[in-house]
Amino acid sequence: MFCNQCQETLNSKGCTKNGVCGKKGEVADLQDRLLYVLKSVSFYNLKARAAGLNEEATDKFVLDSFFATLTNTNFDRQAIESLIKKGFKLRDEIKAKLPAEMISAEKDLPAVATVTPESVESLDVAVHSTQDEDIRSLRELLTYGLKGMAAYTHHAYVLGYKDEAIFEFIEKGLVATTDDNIGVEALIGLVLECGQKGVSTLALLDKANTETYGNPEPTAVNIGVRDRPGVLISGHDLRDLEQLLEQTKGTGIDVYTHGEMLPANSYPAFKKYENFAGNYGNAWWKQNEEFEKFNGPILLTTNCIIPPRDSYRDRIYTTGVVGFEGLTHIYEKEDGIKDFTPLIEQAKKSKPPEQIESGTIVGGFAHVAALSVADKIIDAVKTGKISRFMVMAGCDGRHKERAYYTEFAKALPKDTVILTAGCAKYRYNKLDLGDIGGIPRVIDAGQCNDSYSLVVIAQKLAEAFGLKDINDLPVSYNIAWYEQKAVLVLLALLSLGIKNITLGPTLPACVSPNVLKVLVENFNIKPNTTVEEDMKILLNQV
Ligand code: SF4
Ligand code: SF3
Repeated sequence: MFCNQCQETLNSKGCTKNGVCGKKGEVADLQDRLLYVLKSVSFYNLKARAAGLNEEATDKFVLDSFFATLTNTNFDRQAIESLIKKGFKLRDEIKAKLPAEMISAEKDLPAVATVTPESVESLDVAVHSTQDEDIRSLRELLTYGLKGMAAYTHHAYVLGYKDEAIFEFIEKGLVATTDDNIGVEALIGLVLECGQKGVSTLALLDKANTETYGNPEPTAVNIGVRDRPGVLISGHDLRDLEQLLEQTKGTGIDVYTHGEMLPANSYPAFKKYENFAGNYGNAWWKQNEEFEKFNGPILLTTNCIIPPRDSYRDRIYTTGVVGFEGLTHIYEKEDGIKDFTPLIEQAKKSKPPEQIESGTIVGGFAHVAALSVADKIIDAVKTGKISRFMVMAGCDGRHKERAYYTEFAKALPKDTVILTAGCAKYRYNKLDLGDIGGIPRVIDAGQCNDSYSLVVIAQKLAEAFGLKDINDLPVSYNIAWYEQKAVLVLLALLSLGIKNITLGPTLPACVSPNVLKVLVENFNIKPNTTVEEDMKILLNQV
């Protein structure tokens, strides 16, 4: 195996035996093969699209399978094997439908078009096997951005929102990573286009979430516990939460969120459930300890799952694209419903959660809520009460170096406001940072995809201040990344022309020195260093 897709990759180079995340070498190799099969499917599906023969089931398959290869999503060997099998079958069906003139003679086809279930096992299909360092780097960066795009597109898709241009770009990007005629310049173009399409993807998901569940409202979220048994739900899939709340209503079972599901507490559609009890615990990497104490069943709807301890393994359920060998998986039925009865029945026999924290934290400042107090914010900036906004969005992770983000938040001057989204917030959202004239010093827009809200807020502020360039705002970016959704968010920020981003805790391992040079020359990206150094730089921008 070789995997370097996340920030915690071994020695900031690559995992080669088993993943730091717990992914087995065998599963990593299968995921590489699955990715290659998706490229083969995409090769033919782009032709099917051109001929008007594309079917939605293919889009769905590509999204779901691609998502399954994202960090901390699917560790299940059999599930990946079955996707590989399905992929080949689908590829052959698409191929069979195409008019003969659209398919070259077998000898003229590239390897990705002719790969078979037998040959894929012996071919070196890992994107990392590309020889040229810069081509490899760009192919990897594009692949990781596309993984994030597939994941977010999947989230929008389950709510009935789709965009053909995004599906097509994912396929085009996948195929491009196999094409030796696509050189450095063209790959840079594709990486930037991935960012542009990333903005459309985030906008689509924002529309899907807010049109379906309402605009998040500023909400004080309970982080303590009640005295009834509960079900804990983690990941990003709001539709799963909706079904779980519907099915648990009136049963005496409470529902708590974990990790990236926290922002769901601010949606009007969910707040109406009296058994929606609040948020339990922190970011994904603390799940071992926190799941143990929760006492009741836990549903993992998307990333991030980590290998469960025996002590609570029988209480973990996966659904959707998530998989882990030996855990119960809840499948969607024909009618689109997932039956959560096994969790509800187990919850009835469980003890209430053990209290690990108490009090409340405030969330729900997505763009509509934040902009409803725009006048107040603009006034605070004009009168000097707010000197600067610090965007600290992204992911949290288990490495102790991430204490940097807590220290950075603590060290920020009292007239600065943190804008956050994603699970990165858990490094500082329980600190008592106070407020500035009623504006909280941590404005939480929601999940990592709600970084889109932060962009909308920045754009509106730029308009209000009559600035043409978003970089002229008193806004600095200190972004934390871990997995590939964050890679897409980063590319989306770059595509909007946002410069001077500080990125940490380390730069992506796939970035070669020359690719880094391009990023520095065009966007002035820099890796984070120490709290003191970065503070000096970030507070003194423009
Ligand atoms: Fe290593 Fe990250 Fe890949 Fe897991 S996802 S194998 S930790 S690089
Ligand atoms: Fe967190 Fe996994 Fe990235 Fe959605 S839950 S931000 S790491």
